[in-house]
Amino acid sequence: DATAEAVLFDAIVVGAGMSGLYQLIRLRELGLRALVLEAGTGVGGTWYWNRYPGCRFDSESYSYGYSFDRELLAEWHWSEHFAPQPETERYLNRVADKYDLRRSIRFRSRVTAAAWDEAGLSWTVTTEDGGAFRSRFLITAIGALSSPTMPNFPGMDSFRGQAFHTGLWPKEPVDFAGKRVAVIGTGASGVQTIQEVAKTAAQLTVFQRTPNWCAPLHNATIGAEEMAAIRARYDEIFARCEETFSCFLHTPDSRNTFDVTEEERNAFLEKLYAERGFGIWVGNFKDMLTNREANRVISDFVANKIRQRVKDQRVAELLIPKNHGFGTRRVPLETRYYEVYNQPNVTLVDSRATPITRITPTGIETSDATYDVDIIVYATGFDALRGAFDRIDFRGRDGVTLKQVWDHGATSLVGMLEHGFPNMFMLLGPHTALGNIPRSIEFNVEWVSALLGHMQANGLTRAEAQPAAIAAWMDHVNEVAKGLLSMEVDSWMTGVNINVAGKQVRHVARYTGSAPAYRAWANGIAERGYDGIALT
Ligand code: NA7
Repeated sequence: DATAEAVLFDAIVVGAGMSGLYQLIRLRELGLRALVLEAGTGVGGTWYWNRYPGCRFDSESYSYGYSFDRELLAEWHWSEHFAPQPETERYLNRVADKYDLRRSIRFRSRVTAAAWDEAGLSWTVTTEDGGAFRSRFLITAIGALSSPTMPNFPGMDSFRGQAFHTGLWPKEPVDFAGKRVAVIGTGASGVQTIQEVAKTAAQLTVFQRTPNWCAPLHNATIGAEEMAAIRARYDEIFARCEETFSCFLHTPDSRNTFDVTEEERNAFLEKLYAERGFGIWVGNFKDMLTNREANRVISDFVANKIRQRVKDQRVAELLIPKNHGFGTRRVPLETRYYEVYNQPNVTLVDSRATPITRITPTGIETSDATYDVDIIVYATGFDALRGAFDRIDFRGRDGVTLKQVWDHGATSLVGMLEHGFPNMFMLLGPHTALGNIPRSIEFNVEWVSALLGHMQANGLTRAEAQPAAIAAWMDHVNEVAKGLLSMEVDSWMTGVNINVAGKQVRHVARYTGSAPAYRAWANGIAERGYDGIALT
């Protein structure tokens, strides 16, 4: 490390998750000397931190791995259609081993600041433990959902039992058997946790502020024969992901909701509800997320499913969202989630009607009751999208901070570059394509690598996005979000987080257009010789 600090690296990558690992591979291919700074003690990012019980993919395992490494996929056996977290962490460790990546990664290195030095054409990156590293290029691979947020209840520190955030789960297994457990939060992480913890906890109390529309995952194991058939189809699978709206295997149906008869419509919805994965959300009628009446039809359909699955109709009604339509927030996929509320050991508390008022040494106090518990699980989500950027003090040209530049909302050129921050490239930055995230990661890494290759080939040492190109991209970002029902709803997708000061106002926080449209825009920039990026 002492020598590392004296070295001028070609590139520093922040984060050793799926983006950082692949970026490191591509940097080495370019012959660039790279250092990866990683806060954790191992690789994997999301799949390193989120070890909570039941954590798994909601997109099909075989659509999720790195498509660039077919050799590894040819031998990799995904044990389930939606693999659990330990398997994905293993997969990413295998990638790190195969490419000998760890020798370029400095673990336990949380980056706190990064400053651009115009005279030296370099970035100085500082870590929490006092390290300082210099490089010509800075690549952030810090994730879109990677900064956990905790509520601000009084007394949280006084709790004498065990407390965990889903996104900061310890490596040692947590035993719920015979314990009284509270789960706060019912997003995708909360739902996965709840359905798992309910199996062994003596008593599980779920604190739900806003119900979400959940749909069945229909997970299943994959046997040797089925896996062989999947392996033979990888070309087809990745080609499919390339053409779909959000890089999933599912994509919107070409029909509108009212193009078909009621009978056909119900049959289609039944089919989607019975199929595995995100189909019911991202493979539904194409007007479902823009047409209020269409959205009401699908919402009513799912509401009835919930009523059928939950015995106590008072509880069923609490579990049915009343203030937002199906699919306008992230749809958690579930496995017998609703049936959990039929178990005698599970209680649902409506935290909207009776809010949590404080945490006591022995449990949770609400406006009308106290709940003594042994374990509290905070499934309270993340400071999403730009949150990971806000936690680092980025200083660009003339000492301007990224926070100042983003004071009225994050801007970027295709989510990857920002004016005033030369030679900084953001993988999964704000307003990049999301969806099936590894597919977007691969595109971003390849786009950045191509730009670096272009600079190398042409003796260029400095890249800075120009305001006009950023303005044009942001106009497009804002334009495509118009008319989306999701824009009328508070969620991490509209940049709202009740636990973070200054993040209470809904806005266009992510790119809502299609992944192919995103790629076309970014590729267009490259094809026009990096038009909109000043290269010197
Ligand atoms: P989410 O989807 O942001 O969910 C967080 C949940 O925690 C949600 O139900 C919140 O209720 C609840 N929450 C947050 N703060 C509080 C407080 N202070 N009091 C009560 N309840 C609270 O995070 P996830 O980790 O589940 O999922 C994030 C994404 O990661 C997911 O979409 C996947 O794409 C991967 P609220 O809705 O605000 O009423």
